[in-house]
Amino acid sequence: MRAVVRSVVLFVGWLGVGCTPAHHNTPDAGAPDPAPQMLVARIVKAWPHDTGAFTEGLQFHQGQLFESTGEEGDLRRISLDQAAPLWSERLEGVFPEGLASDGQRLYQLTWRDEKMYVWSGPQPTRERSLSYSGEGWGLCYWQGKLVRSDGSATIRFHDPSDFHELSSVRVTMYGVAQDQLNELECADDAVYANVWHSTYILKIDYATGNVLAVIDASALARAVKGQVSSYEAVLNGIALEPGTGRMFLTGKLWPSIFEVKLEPAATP
Ligand SMILES: [Ca+2]
Repeated sequence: MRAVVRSVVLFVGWLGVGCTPAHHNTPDAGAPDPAPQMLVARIVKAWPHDTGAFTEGLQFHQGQLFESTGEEGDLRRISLDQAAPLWSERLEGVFPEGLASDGQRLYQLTWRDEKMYVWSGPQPTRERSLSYSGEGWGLCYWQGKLVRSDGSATIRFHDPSDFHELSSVRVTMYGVAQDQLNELECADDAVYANVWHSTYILKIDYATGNVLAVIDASALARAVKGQVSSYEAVLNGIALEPGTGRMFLTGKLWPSIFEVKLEPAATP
């Protein structure tokens, strides 16, 4: 699944990180976006993570940390203290993806199954499923709406009650569309998005789609280098802890969840 190498691409010419430009990324008409802030994710602490977890969603919910895993995946409640899940429920016949919480319920996307599961209860049980069109990648909850990525440069806003699409916004940086947006995390002021197969996270303005900040998380990829063997073991998984604001990042099949602090990047 998702094993096909797709052109990943980013920030060419601005960051000089050696990625390949996507031919379809052409500047939009109109005024250029404001310059994004350049940040780095510095590791504060590494916590254990299940190397069998193909992380597609990481989300705090009612004081607990939950993870959605893809491939032959599940919903699981995890702990920072141990790699093995505290609880899990397998989802047969679908490829689980992004995970969001509205405080009462958990919402779990699937990749190409066009089905979103709604979970409730302290030991979550599947309350129902809702259908939608297109792919499901990342999911988070902000101001009464579910926010979805689908691998494109478009972020979509949905009504949680029936998951119909309310609106969408195109994500751009310097006027250039930024696709491959994967796992999401909704903060009050902006949405964070992992860029698939990269070591970057974008901080995106909800209203305009402008990239407000580019977060270099390559220190995390370096920290797990040699401990992961799959080409698909890429950075994916962002969770902000309510109350403390602590940020946790992980990757698919990674041995660690990292607590990180965002700091301004050094000027080259
Ligand atoms: Ca998340």
